[in-house]
Amino acid sequence: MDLEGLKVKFHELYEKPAQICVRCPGRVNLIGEHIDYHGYDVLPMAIEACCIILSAPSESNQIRISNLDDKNYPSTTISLPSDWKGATPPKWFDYLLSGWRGILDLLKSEDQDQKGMDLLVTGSVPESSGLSSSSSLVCAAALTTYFHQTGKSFGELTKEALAELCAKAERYVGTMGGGMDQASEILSNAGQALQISFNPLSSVPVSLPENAVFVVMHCGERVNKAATSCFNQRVTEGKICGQILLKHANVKSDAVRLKDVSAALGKNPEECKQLVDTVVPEEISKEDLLKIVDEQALDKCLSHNTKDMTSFTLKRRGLHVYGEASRVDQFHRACEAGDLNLMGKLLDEGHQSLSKLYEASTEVMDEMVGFCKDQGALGARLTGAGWGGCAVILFEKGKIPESILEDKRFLFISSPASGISLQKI
Ligand code: ADP
Ligand code: NG1
Ligand code: MG
Repeated sequence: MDLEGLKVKFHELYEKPAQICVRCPGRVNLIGEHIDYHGYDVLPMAIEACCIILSAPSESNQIRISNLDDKNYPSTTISLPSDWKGATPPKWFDYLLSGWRGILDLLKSEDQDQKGMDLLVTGSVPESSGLSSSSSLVCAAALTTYFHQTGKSFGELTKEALAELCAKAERYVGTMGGGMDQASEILSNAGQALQISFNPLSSVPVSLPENAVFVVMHCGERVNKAATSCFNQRVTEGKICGQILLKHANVKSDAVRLKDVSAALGKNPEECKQLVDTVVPEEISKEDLLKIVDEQALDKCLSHNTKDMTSFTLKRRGLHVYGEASRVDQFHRACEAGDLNLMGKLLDEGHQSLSKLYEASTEVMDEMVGFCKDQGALGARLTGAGWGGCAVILFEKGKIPESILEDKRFLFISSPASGISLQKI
């Protein structure tokens, strides 16, 4: 539905006009998978598919939330003041409340400061498919809330500050993500991908070669990352790997993310990868793990849905993270050199690593990636967290075969889109 249609729908629902429209894109990650939460750079682009929120202030002490697709996403009303500070597993509107709470945290708002709002939400990012529909909701809700709480579009809030607070805020739904999605969806400019660095957050634009075409296909499977524990398990296992490396080197450090561990050890990712290969066990029971690292070190690695794990897969997780971290810079350089063959090779290596070492793929996904390669793709890999969802596939311009374009799994050809925007209407 176009903006005019949404304005009419908003009026029908709330018997008043909408005041602002916030639009936030999804993203496709080109390379750098499952390493943002270890502090390593990633290289995504924003996509055209997006979440749109129309809103207006409300005199009632309520946040009323409706979705254009009210069959799948029923309406809800939150009475204010609300002490909402998270929900696991989340309902669809909890992603919005994460963004809302993130802004209240930023503004240090007291209960009496919570402002009523009426919202109409619609989204075109395929959900639970690795294109980060979740963060498009969180970020759009955060900017909407900022406007209604302060009366300003951005005010003193920089885009980097908004992205950092949204990354933190999305953890209210229970995933221990690293911040790639929110940064990509907020900081992107049309026409360029971004290499994003964390702690502190910064980004540099990446021009993609003119003759490179990125296709996005959906394997048909989906998983909600906040309703399952697979995502957080990987985060936990990687962090445990780091604690073992520190212990082995007898280095006392607060480091938890693998990039910080590598800094504490004074080693680059390639050297860390070799160390993981020699000192980290393949699998270990909790009991045996506690003979290597102490309870306090283990606690730093756990979350609400991994605290009861009794065994851990370790070596392969560490090998993936350090290997993938090296691929991001190589991919950036290959983009600058216009070396499509090398870009494709890095995508392929990334997929193998995600599938074999990180165990974040599925048979159906591996089959689709193999099919794309058979059809002449230069490279193909799952994108986003995985366990189904989408793959990003590189072709040379003019060389995408009909078999891909006509495949029922074909979604779109992706050109870098612009990040979040707020428009008064
Ligand atoms: P993704 O890879 O798309 O980010 P997540 O598992 O992180 O997948 O989040 C998906 C969840 O986001 C859905 O289960 C749903 O609750 C919410 N969501 C996504 N798109 C929409 C939408 N258009 N309307 C309402 N909720 C949505
Ligand atoms: P998805 O599931 O694709 O939205 C998640 C994390 C990212 C990143 C990727 C894997 C959140 C909000 N998103 O993205 O931070 O870790 O997986 O690279 O947690
Ligand atoms: Mg998500």
